[in-house]
Amino acid sequence: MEREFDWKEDTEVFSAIEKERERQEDSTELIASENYVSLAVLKAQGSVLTNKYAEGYPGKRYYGGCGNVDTVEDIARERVKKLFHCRFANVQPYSGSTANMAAIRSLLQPGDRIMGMSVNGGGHLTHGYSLSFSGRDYDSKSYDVDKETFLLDYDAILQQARTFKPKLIVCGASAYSRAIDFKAFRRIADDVGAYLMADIAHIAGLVATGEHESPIGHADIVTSTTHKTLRGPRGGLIMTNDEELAKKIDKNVFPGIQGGPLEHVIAAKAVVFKEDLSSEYHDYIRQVVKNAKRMAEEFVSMGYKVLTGGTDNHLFLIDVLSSRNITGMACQKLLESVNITANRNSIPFDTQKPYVSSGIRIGTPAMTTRGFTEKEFVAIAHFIDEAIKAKDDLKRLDEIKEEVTRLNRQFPLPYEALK
Ligand code: DSN
Repeated sequence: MEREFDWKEDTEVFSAIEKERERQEDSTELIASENYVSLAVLKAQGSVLTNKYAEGYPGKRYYGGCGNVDTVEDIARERVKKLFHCRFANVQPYSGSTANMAAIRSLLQPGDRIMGMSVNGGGHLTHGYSLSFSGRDYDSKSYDVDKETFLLDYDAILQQARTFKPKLIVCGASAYSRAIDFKAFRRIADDVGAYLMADIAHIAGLVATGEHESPIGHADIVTSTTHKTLRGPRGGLIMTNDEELAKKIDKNVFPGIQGGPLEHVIAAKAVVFKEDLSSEYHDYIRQVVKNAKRMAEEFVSMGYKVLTGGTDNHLFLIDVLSSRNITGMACQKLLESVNITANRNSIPFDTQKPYVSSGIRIGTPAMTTRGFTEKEFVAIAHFIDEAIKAKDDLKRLDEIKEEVTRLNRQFPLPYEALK
């Protein structure tokens, strides 16, 4: 290199990054699948490990010079095993979706039957949705929540499984606020002779700390992301207790669907798994759940239709269309205008198209990382209500935005050192 590249010269990209940092600082982040990583996680992900190719697994790579990344990947795998009390772990999946793809391919042949939760009911695209690989390569039928209670109805799922006879049942959700009974899913899978896969992408932090029942020991394969409640880098993870399945999973990740692993991301995963083993992290997860319960309660007391009436975990859904005659899409835009970020979400049996939707999904992991307690979440619930009431009053919306921003700035991001 003739001279060291000065990153400040690339103003197009770095000014957008700086603006994003400011947006994150000024906004109340309520997207249930987002969080703020520690400086240590950022440092590992932004390290020289991004330069390294390492196809294969520790001790069996297809490139030279892999000693250090072997050390890192071994540490990541050992920490996962300790965190989730499982026997085998693969930390290479680039995302939750590729983790699910590799896991499903380890259990099914193309055309086999798969039964997962519907997307409208709260499931994920990769659990058998018609436009996803999981609904295209396999014969898929979704189960739903109960029409009245919006809860998983294990008897109905059993009856459906007896009729459909899937080879794989997938449990786990992206938008379900109640505890999932993994033992009940195991009984259903056993009844129809199916494999069981649990995708704990959302609740992984609760599972790791014992604040939600663990599917390890009940599901044949457990998948997760590492960036949601676990508070790590964006990425995926696969776990099992079955040695033969573990070998199949490794082959299906590499060379099955991925090439070179992202060792810088794996290093960041290793760092966060250590953080997640700490008692501070356990306290954090307890506070995440307390905050979600309290905020949901506040919405109920203001007359909002909170699905299932509350939450057992880190998120809940509000049917804003029937509560306040505003679509999910309009509500999301309105909230963004007052520096509150949430995402619109289909609700079970939604009458609106997914792009519009009737609901918004609210999660507490990110703002709890910044130090919000029940008090601040209650204040934000009222700002949301006031914004909806004042939706055509631009002056009032500006005032709400100022108040929200002032509150957020009292809880800075943990990145002072980067400024
Ligand atoms: N789409 C993600 C979420 O926001 O929940 C799940 O992959």
